[in-house]
Amino acid sequence: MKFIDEIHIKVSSGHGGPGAISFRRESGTPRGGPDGGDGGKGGNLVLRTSKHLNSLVDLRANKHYAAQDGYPGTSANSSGAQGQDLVILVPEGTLVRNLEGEVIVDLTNSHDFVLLAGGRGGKGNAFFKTSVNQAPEKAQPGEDGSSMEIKLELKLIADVGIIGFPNAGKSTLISRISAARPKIADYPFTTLTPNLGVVKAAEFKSFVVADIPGLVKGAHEGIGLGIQFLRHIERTRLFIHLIDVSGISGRDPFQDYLDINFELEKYDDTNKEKEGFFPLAPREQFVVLNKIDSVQSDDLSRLKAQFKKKLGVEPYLISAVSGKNIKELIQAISKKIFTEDLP
Ligand SMILES: Nc1nc2c(ncn2[C@@H]2O[C@H](COP(=O)(O)OP(=O)(O)OP(=O)(O)O)[C@@H](O)[C@H]2O)c(=O)[nH]1
Ligand SMILES: [Mg+2]
Repeated sequence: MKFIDEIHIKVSSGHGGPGAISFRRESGTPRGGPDGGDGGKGGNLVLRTSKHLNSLVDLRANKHYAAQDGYPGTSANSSGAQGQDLVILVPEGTLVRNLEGEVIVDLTNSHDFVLLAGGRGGKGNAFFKTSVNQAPEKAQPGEDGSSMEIKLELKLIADVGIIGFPNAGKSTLISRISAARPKIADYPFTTLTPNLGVVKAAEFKSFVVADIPGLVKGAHEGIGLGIQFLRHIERTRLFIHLIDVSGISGRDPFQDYLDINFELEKYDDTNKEKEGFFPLAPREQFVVLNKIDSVQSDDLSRLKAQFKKKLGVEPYLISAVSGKNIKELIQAISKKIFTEDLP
């Protein structure tokens, strides 16, 4: 199914139903009093998060979503029925903005959010009866509902984001540590949309990892798939920065590391003015050299030393394919997530 993480729609709440103008007509009561009932309230426009959705694709079906209008009041003091609420289901992590880009609500936890309340029903003429006006001929119209245009923007919710060049082995890693089964192949841009996987580090200790499409040098200028998918790791606590050291790419692994970080900075520059933005470049990274099964031990020692010298800490060395050192990596991440205070 197509993955959609941005959509622009119009939403409306229902108008209130009008009050009725009516007079009692019963045999034996020639001039009955006013008995026009009130109109019903218009339906609310409600946004509700659902754990079962991970894309905004379903909302492409319509451009305009409107709750039902309230029903008119009727005679015999009967109030009109309320209009039905319209409940729009969205994935957790959906940010709602107005057209000026201001955040109206960030739907990160499951709850209902009444975005637009329905209009009140109008009073029927029975309401306007007074000692001096026993037969009022007036009733109120219902109050109008309201409308607005909104932009929905999905930012997936995960604890850890995997970043790296295409082919670095991001999808291989997530498939090894979780039940996620994204496509894996030896060509770049195999992954076209984000994948989430739940990693069980210990009993009652799980965290969510996001595998996103690969980044390349110049991604911020639209090269490759661009930097648009970085929004899905904005809410993460830390990154696994995965680097291919097999040499197959022909690039220098340390330069890859610098290039990806440069793209993160560019992404931050582009988005820093946006309300609700969390910059990526300052986030903690676990620097992980992958495909160590395909490197000579001397070369690996040299790479390890190079990273250590420049970063001040040792990189993790793994093979996503053979599973080497993966358990240790998961334990280190889990320790970070579960024992250290959130920033
Ligand atoms: N030798 C070796 N190959 C690996 C390892 N991890 C991944 N690969 C291979 O590298 C290729 C790319 O792996 P993917 O997991 O698809 O890479 P990716 O980072 O998700 O790539 P994109 O989705 O294109 O960004 C595949 O052929 C994998 O089998 C590893 O530890 N050792
Ligand atoms: Mg992939």
